Amino acid sequence: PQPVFLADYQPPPFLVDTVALTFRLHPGRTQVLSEIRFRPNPAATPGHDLRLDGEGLRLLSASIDGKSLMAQPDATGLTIPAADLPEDGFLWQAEVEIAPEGNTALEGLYMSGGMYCTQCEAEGFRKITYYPDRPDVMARFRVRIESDLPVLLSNGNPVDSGPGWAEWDDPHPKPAYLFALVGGDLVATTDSFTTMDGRNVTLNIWVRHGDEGKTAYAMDALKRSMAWDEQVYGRAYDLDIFNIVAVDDFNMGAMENKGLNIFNSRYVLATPETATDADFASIERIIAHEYFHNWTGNRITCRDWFQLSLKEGLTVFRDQQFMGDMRSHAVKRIEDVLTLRARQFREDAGPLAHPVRPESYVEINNFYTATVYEKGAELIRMLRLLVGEDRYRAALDLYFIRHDGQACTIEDWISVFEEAGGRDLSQFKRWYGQAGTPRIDVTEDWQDGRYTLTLRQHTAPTPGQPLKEPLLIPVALGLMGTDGREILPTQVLELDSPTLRVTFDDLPERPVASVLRGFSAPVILHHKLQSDERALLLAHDTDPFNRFEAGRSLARENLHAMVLQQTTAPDQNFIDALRVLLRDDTLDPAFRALVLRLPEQDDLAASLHEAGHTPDPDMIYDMRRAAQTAIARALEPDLARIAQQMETPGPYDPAARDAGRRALRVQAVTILAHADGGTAAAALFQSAYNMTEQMGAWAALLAIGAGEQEGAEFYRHWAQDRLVLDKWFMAQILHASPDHAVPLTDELSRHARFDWKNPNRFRAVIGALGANPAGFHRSNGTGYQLVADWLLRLDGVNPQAAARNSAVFETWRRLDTNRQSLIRAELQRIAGNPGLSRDMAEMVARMLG
Ligand code: DPP
Ligand code: ZN
Repeated sequence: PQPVFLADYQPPPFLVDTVALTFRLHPGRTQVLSEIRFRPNPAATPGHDLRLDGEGLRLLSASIDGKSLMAQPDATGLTIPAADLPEDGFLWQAEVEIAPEGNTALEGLYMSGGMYCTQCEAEGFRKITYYPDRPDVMARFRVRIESDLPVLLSNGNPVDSGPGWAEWDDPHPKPAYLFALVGGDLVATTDSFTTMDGRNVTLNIWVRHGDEGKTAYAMDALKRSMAWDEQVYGRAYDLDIFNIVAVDDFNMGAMENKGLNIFNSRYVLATPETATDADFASIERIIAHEYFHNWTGNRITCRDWFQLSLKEGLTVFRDQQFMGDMRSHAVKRIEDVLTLRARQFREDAGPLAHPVRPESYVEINNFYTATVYEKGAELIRMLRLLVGEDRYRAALDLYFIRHDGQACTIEDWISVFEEAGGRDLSQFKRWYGQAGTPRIDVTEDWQDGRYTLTLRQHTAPTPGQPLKEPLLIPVALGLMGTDGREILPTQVLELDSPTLRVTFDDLPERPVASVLRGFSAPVILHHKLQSDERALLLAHDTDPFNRFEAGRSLARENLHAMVLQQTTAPDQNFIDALRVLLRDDTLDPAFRALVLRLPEQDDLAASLHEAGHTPDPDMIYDMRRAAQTAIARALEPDLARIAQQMETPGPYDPAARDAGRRALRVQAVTILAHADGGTAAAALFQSAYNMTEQMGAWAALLAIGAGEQEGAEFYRHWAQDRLVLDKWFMAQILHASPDHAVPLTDELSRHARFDWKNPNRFRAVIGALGANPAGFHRSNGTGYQLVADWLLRLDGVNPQAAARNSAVFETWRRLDTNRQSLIRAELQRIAGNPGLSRDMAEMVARMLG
């Protein structure tokens, strides 16, 4: 397959004014009738053939202006020669047949648990009917659905309905990727919201019968999202109805179709008994994210798929702001940075590295990545820091006014910041085109009361980009005195060349620099500090992120030393620092829980590699455990006290306050298990009245090789709940010991309930093995082989899901030569498979480099 290049963009030769669709739903033979009004695009050269995208369609009839024609479809669409097209525009009519029942790729129109649903982003609409399936073609859609199913939904406002049919009209022009249709025997939770301009909006969350008791939190999150977008961005909803539908089989988290959001059911359904605090937070975030897309994505969309971050980076940034406002900004920032490092830095450091705006792709579905989403959000956070809060808001106002109803580019986005921000941002724009995580090295000098700080930036080569240019990097800096008081409040330095030197005169003493406060840029910071300086920042920094970061750096340095020198315990001063923190009841429990959590195995592998070592997964596992044990023994009484103290009396409240207490309680019990043999965890499992503590306690037991009886109990109790059963599968594999993880995954993949075609279940089993580094990276290669076998099998039915899961191999080049050759062999085995999908072929080709 040929790659598509950003540089080759051409405006569409034809625009679409209106689309009228009729669906006659049938599992094996759904008929789709289309009437599409085309007109030549004044911005394109005249005389083009009409090219329509279409895949897997059975064309029954087609006509132009009522004259039927014999179109000959090829594998990707059909072409009508220019000579057959009236000059001023024309009506295209077609009838096609599709089979949603057999659509296991979950793209286009498909079936899930007896209901019909759609997923059209990025290029799924072409599996529904012939159409110019590209985001810069925006049209008004009117939809008629014919079916005996009781609930028939599409985009926009309902027009009319009767027995066996319903009609919908969407007044807002939209690209085809935002089209959606649902048909099923569903039940709604209904509420309403009055917008700031007085529009009364009906809100529905549609689920299968039996799940209606699990929608309250999603509805609450939706109403808070709607109010927040009005208050913070001045954006109101623009239809009379907003529908959300939960489906069990879904490739992504959720989809922002205009007026009809479709969600993976795991991001809608929750009760205290079945969902953890993390699940509740994900629901809140994703409900908000999809709702926010109504303005950033739907009203203003992307010109082409290279601009994906225009809507995704911005909408992630907006959902991060929202979550910070709903919960705690400090805790949210720390969690976001942990996610960024775990997923995006990992991507940026390997063969799949690509810019926030890629320059080419073979399959666009492979670019719904942490780089486009999370790094994209970081770029917006930096823009906001560089222009200031007020000008950020002015830039967004300008963006909404100027570009409403348009399909835009990153250039349009940067322009509103240049105008409203009053500064040239051409250097900043490099962030969108340059892949890789910049590294900043900080060195200090102290002489005669003059303190000099030198910052150097460097970005290592990434695939296709051997040379990197210096970026404009905002570095938030503060200076602390050794007595723990702040000498210099936060100021933002702009590092825009390879090196920046700043001096501070007349300081009474050598300060301790707090660099990159709030994680002001997505970079890897190298700043050598003594452990007592880190301890000082951990105890006193006025910036909560850098307080956390100081603790994390201490932990990482200790673990590196243990791995490299094979000592079996961390330094006493690290443990002392943790004790101080644990005992400080003025600190937010959620914050303490985060600092107590040791860096994950993958984080340690990445940072060891970054420091020039070859990470050994087994050694990392052993040393991380040894550190846990040493901490558990040293802090046992404190941890036990915390576990008691952080009890939440109930009834369960998903809000941040109680969630933070539960997080600290579970964290305490998890560490404690390494000293008390799991006594506290087993007790918590038995007494838990919510899934957070039940799951947390069971995981703590699994991690020390116990929890078998609890697992059986858990299964007996929850076997009928799909989403909880995912947790049952996942936890066992995630926490299995290194030599047990592969055989266990193999065993569970034969379990009667391993429904591998369901993307959530596949991730819970095969994906979980990849998330257990010491287990996955068994040096005999059995983990690699097992995963590769399953990827090949899944690729045959769902290429998108298979390709996404294949990224588990992306870190292979940092491993030892034995593991590298084992993985290379598996990647080559996958690549050599004759029927491989375009999705998977691109992924393995990039990984093999
Ligand atoms: N549904 C995905 C998201 O919202 C893709 N647009 O990010
Ligand atoms: Zn999104």
